[in-house]
Amino acid sequence: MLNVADLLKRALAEIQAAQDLHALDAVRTSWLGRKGELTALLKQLGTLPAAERPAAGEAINQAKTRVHDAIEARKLALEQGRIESQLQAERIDVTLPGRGQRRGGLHPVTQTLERVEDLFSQIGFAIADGPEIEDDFHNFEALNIPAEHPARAMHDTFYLRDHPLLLRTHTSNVQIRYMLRNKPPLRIISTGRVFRCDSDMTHTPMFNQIEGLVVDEVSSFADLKGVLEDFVAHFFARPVTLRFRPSFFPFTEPSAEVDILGERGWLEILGCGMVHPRVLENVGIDSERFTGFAFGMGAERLAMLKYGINDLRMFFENDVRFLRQFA
Ligand code: 2U9
Repeated sequence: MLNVADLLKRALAEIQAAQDLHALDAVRTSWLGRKGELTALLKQLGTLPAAERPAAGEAINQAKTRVHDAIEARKLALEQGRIESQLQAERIDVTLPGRGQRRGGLHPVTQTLERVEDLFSQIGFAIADGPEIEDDFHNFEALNIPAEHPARAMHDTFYLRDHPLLLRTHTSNVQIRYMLRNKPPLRIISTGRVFRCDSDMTHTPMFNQIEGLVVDEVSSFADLKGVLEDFVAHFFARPVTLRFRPSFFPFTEPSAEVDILGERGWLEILGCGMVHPRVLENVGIDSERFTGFAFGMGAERLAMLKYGINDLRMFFENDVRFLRQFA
C-alpha cells in the first residue's frame, strides 16, 4: 500500500509553497485533477486485497478532503495578501499638505494702465472711456487731421468693410467725445486699445495708449511740463531727467516729444503739446477763453522701460514663464 500520509505531507508542502493563485491552481490539478496523484491512487484501489480496500479508500478520500481544504485556505490567504499589498501600494497620506494653486496676476500692460490711471486720479483727473470702432469725425476730422493728411493713408488705418467706420488709431476719439458732452474746465485720462495697420519688430497692429487732456482758462505749457515730470517720476518711483524736444502733431501746437535719461542715454517716452485751437473750436470750446494741453504715450513702451523688457512681442505671446514674473 502506498504511503498516503507521505503523499499528503508533500501535497500540503506544495500548497504552502505556492506563491500566487496561478501556481496554486497548478498544484491543485497535479493532486486532485483527473490525472492527479490522489486520483490515480483511488484508481489503484482495485489492485488491493478486498479486505484492505475500505480502509485505504477512506484514507485516500480523507487525504483528498484535506488537500482540498488546504488549497481553499491557501487561496484565501493569497487573495488576502494581494489585497493587502494593493492597499499598501495605493496608500495615500491624507495628512500631506496639498500641492497648492499658483496665484495668477494681471498682465504687465494691464498693471501699467491701472497704475497710470491711479496716479492721475490722485491729482484730480477723471477716467474717460470710448468706442474702439469709430467714425471719421471723432478719430480724424475733429482732431485737425484733414482728408489728405498722411496719417489717414490706408496703410495706417483699418477701415471696416461696407461701413463708413474704422478702428480708432488713437484714444483721442475719447477726448473729443468727452469735450462734446462736458464743459471746461476738464481733466481726463483715457486708456485703451488702438489699432494701426503696422507690424514689425517695434510695432504691433494693436497696442494700448494712454492719453491725457486738460482744458482750462489758465492751462499753460509750464503746467504740462510740471504734470509730466511729476507723473514720470512717480511712475518710475525715482528722480528722473526729462528732455522736451520740439515736434509736430496735427492736434497740438506747439508740440513736443519727451525723452527720459537712462543708463544708455535718452529714450523717447511720450508726446505732448498745447491743444490746437482748431481742435477746441471743432468741439465748441471758445479757444480765445480756454487753452488746453494734451499728452499721449504707448502703454507697452512704458512697461518696457519700467521693467527692462527689450522685445515688444513678449507682451503678446503670453508665455506664462514671462507673465509669472509680474504676478
Ligand atoms: C485731443 C487733443 C490732443 C494727444 C497727444 C501725442 C502727443 C503723442 C503718441 C505717443 C506714442 C501716440 O502711442 S503713441 O504712438 N502720442 O505723441 N498724443 S499729443 O493729443 C491730443 C489728444 C486729444 C482732443
